[in-house]
Order: sequence, then C-alpha cells, then structure tokens
Amino acid sequence: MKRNQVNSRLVLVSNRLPFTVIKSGSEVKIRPSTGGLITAINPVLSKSGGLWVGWPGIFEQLDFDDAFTHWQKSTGYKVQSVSLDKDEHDNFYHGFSNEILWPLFHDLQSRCNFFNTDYWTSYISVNRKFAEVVEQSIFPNDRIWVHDYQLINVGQELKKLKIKSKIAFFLHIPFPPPDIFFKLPWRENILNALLEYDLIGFQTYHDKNNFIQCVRILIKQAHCSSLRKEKVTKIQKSSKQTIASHFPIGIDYRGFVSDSLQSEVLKQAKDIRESFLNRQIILGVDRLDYTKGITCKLEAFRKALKLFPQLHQKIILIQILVPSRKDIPEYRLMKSEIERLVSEINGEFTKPGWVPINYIFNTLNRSELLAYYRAADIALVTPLKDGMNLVAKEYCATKTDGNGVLILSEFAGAADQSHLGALLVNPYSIEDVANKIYVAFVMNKTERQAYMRKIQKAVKRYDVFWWANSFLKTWETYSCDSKLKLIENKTKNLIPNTSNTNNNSSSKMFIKLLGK
Ligand code: GDG
Repeated sequence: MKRNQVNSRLVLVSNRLPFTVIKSGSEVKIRPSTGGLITAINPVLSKSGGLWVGWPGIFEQLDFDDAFTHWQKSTGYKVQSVSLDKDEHDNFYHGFSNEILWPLFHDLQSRCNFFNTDYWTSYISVNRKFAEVVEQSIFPNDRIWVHDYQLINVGQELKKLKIKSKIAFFLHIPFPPPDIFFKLPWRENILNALLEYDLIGFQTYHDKNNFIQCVRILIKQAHCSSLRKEKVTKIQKSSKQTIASHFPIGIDYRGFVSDSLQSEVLKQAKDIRESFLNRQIILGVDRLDYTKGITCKLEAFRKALKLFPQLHQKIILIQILVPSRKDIPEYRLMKSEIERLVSEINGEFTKPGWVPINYIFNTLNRSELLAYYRAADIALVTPLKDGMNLVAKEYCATKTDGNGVLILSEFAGAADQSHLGALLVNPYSIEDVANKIYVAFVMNKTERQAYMRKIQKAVKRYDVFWWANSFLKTWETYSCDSKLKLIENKTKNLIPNTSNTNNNSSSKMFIKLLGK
C-alpha cells in the first residue's frame, strides 16, 4: 500500500480494463471495449476520477505507460493493469467464470462444467493476484469497489493481505435461487467470500432475495435482518457486518440522448431507413451468448412471418451480433447455429426486393449503433435471463420522438423498471414473442409514444449516476465515515426503487460525494 495519502479515491476493480491493448508492430495501441459493465461505469469514473484496475486483454508484458497516460488524459482516471498468463486466463476466465458461474447464475445449470477442479484453484489464485495489484496501488483511505462474478473472492484476498480499506462489490449478472445455487460444489466458499464485503449490490430485489435465502440456509453463523424501511438487509456474521441491497444499473441517459442527435447519427439513421425502403425495422443487438436467447428470437420471428402474412415485405429484422468469447468452441458453434437459422428463414420467406433478416456480425462504432437504434421502429430484446440489459434502455433513450416500441423479456432485470411501457414477453414462448411482434407492428404512433414516454421517464430518472450515487451513499451510510455521513444526512431515499430521488441532481451529487 502506498503511504502518502491524498484525497480518498474510488478504486474500481473489474476483470477487464475498459479497453484492449493491441500490439501493432513496435507500437502499443488501445481499442475501447464494449459490453455492459464498461458502458455503465466509464462515464461514472470519468466524472469522479480515481483508478481502474483490470486485465488489459493481452498476455505479453509490454510497456503500457504511454497508452495508459493517453487514456488517463482523455477520461480523467488512472488505469493499472493486472498481468495474467494464458493458463491462468483459460482456467480462471474461460473455466471457472464462464463455464461454471456464468451459466449457473443465469439458471442454466445443465451448461455448467463442474468437474474441472483446476478451475476453482485458478479462480482463487487469480483473484489473489488482482488483490495484490490493488494492495500495491492504493492509498489507505481509498474505497475499493469490486465488480462482477469473475472477482468475487478479491475482497477475501484483500482481507488476508490485511487491507483495512472499505470494500464493496456489485454483481452485474443475476443471483440464482437456492435450488440452483446449491448445485455449486464451492457454494459455501462463494457465500463466505461475498460476506467479506461491507456492501454487496445486486441488480434487482429478486437477486438480493435469492442471495439472502442462500445465506440463511447455508451459513449457520450468519444472522440476517431486513430493514424494511430502508430496503437493505444486514447480515451479521461474528463481528463482521455486511449490507446487501439492490441497485438497478442505468445508462448515461443524457449522453445517449445528445449523442443520438448528432448530425452524423441522424444522417446514418436516415440512410438506414431509406435503404430498407422505409419498411418497419425490428432491431436486435446482442453479444454472442446463449443467455441472450438469439435462436429463440429467430424462431419467434419465423413464427410471426408464418402466422401473420401481413408482415411480409412490410417488416425487416436487423440482427446485430457482437463477437464475444470467440475462443470458446461452444460460442463458435452457437454462431454457426444462428447463421444456419438466418439463412433458413431468409430462404423460406425472401421475395424479390425483400430479404426478411439483415444479419450483421460485427462490433459497430458508437455512432453506427446509435443510428441503428434511432432507425428502428421496434427493439426485440429477448434474453432468457439477464442481470439488467442496457441495450433495452439505450434504445429507449435514443428514440427522442417517442416513436418506438420495446419488446422485452420478462427475465431481464430491465423489465422491473420498464414494465409500464414495454411489451413484456416470455422469451421461451415462440408464440408469445411472435404475437407481440405483430402487436408492436400494428401499434399506432400515439400509442407508441404513450408507452415509450413511460419507459423514458424511468430510464432518465434512474440513470447510471443515480445508480452509482445510491450505491456509494448506502455504502457510506452503513460505514463509519463521518465526512460522508454528513452529506448522507441531507439526502433521503437513497435505496433503489424509492420514488423521490431527485435525478436532476444525481450526477452533481455523485461528484460531491467523492469529495470533488
Ligand atoms: C452485463 C450483464 C448488465 C453492444 N453492441 C455494441 C455495443 N454494445 C454495448 C451496448 C451495451 C452493452 O454493449 C451490452 O450491455 P448489456 O447490458 O446488454 O449486456 P452485457 O454485456 O451482457 O452486460 C447485463 C450489464 O452487465 C451492466 O450491468 O446489464 O445484464 O450481462 O451498452 O451499447 N457497443 C458498441 N458497438 C456494438 O456493436 N460500441
């Protein structure tokens, strides 16, 4: 730990840094990454300043200094890399994180590979490595905020290193109910590791509740008490107190609105609409992942074309598939299956001048993505299970004229906040999704706007700064930091889903909280 204390900083720890380092000849370049965690946190840390610790996406140990300094200049926060070798990465990331925790936490236990015990050993040692880098990079008063399922054990490892700093954790993916979680051979280890944090944040009340039920059943020494008025649960285990609550993550709503009104985006959106002859556009934007329900979505679209011939030549599905985890054979198979279905459906329904599915396998730049959002009449977001799903919120933010429909899986965390204005579907029911496609297609502009305005109100109010602010305020309320308590006393209703958080001041308050 560094000795000379400056102001308390926010130290964010996640598996990946917000960019990937690429070696191009003798030069080191960086390419900003995509993905939900990064889209959400980047604007938060840019406003607060601080430090982001993570893996840079390359095994080679290069001189990152220039690239990192450049990043710091453009974002306002520092970065610190954790180096991993290929074996560590394979076992910890592809193995334990993505072959066990990811499917299990998305209720897909039959996809879990529980039998490789090296995975767990590597998960612990890589989490230890992250903790060691954090330990070497922090000042005593820094607050350490660890993110997501790959790094659950970092808190416990920091405690072993005798770090006294406040530590908190946010889980971006769902937490499964006991009957699913209990399949995990390391279930007590994971729960005990989580109980080392001062605060644990979940996306929804449901996730928090699942976690509390697991603790109640499995951790005999833990006593849980729910503070109903404050919507948090206190967990006392020996002398250690942990607070658990839910904080639905948001987007930088104002940023999305203003960027979507840039002339470049407006022009691209117009071009997209014209190139599809102003037919109604349904849009899907998904990372290549089995949790996103892409094959079910395609089957539902096929069903809609079968049930409702009125849709023929009047509607186009643009499916953007963002490359992800491409080193894993299962993901490559999934891609082939999706491509087979796309060509089968196109083969079945194409007519002169009309190909029903327009398929893109690529990562778009931000303005292209926003142009597709703006051009789309309907967004079709049908994950089988999703912590939140930011694509749903981003789509609604960019529909500034309110003329769009969101069809949303009831198993996405975002459904909690969008239920008043979205057409909710059971993604496993091909018929339900097909029917809702038709309902959206025939909905008139006035109805669309009425529904869309309801979602926009919620997404704007509970934006990413509200999310970070609520989390940090809750953290301070239940810890013993008098300076921050003072600010907390002036502000009420800091727990998610309370109604009178004044979002207009959310980003301002956030900066104040971090002492800027
Ligand atoms: C995890 C949880 C939770 C997508 N395509 C492109 C692109 N994106 C960006 C979107 C969005 C992000 O990626 C995807 O976010 P999601 O929330 O939909 O999904 P995950 O990546 O699985 O995120 C999720 C999230 O964490 C946050 O807590 O909501 O449940 O699984 O921001 O805009 N960005 C660019 N080009 C693309 O082609 N530039």
